[in-house]
Amino acid sequence: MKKFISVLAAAALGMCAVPVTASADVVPYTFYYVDKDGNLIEHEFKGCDVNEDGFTDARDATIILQYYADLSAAEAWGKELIDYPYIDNIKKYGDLTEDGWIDGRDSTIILAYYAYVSGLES
Ligand SMILES: [Ca+2]
Repeated sequence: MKKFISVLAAAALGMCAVPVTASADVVPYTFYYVDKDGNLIEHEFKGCDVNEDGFTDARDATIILQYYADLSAAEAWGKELIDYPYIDNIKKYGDLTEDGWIDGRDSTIILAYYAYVSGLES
């Protein structure tokens, strides 16, 4: 029972990693979003392993969302983010919707992909 609870706690924290790498072995997954003009856009998910742990999972989604929050705060204060963790990978992989912004929409797509792949594993 204790082990079961630990697994649930790990899952709740997004620590259950799915064996999927950034761009090489991504499970085929198509996502959709509505652009600023109201058009429904179809995209093929290419992976987003920003922390380079070999998995595209909730940790990557969290990094993207934290980056968006920190960037927004920095801009509000007229500051720049300096030496931000994973910044090269965030800029390289983070704009999943290809709309020029790395934000909560991108993070949500990563979570949706992770949920989809996790469902395949169970
Ligand atoms: Ca990762």
